[in-house]
Amino acid sequence: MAIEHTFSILKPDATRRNLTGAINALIEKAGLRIIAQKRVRFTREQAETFYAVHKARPFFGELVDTMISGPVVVQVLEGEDAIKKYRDVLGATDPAKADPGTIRKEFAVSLGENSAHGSDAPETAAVEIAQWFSGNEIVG
Ligand code: RTP
Ligand code: MG
Repeated sequence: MAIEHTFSILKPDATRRNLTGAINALIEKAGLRIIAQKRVRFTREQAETFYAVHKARPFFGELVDTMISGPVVVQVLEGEDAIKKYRDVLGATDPAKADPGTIRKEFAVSLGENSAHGSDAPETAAVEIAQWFSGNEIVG
């Protein structure tokens, strides 16, 4: 299994409820290492670019509004099989369908406020990391 990097966002519903440490504990317990992290606020344009793959979907406007409703924490996670591993730790997109012990089951409010994002493939992980971090901010 290869060592991979994945991109994570702790979403506004998580920062609003002061859950960044609790979510980071689940990330670290899963064997993923947080090798870059910063708190930022997405502009509307940044949120639209980030979720551009969904721009034709009916929920796109609500998704962008939610992502800019407060600060987020962007992260790079490192570990074996990190992309799939983090998706497993996140749980299903809809928290009602997420397994116990996952971030979304334990912390998410709803489908739209589901607490965290994880990249879905190596190509998207590379693009998302490059959008938010320069090389010297990532300390593996
Ligand atoms: P994410 O990109 O945030 O990690 O979530 P995901 O891969 O599990 O799900 P994705 O299909 O990429 O959807 C992105 C985000 O859009 C919201 N969503 N709303 N109302 C709806 O039907 C609906 N479907 C998706 C969710 O907040 C999801 O995380
Ligand atoms: Mg996605």
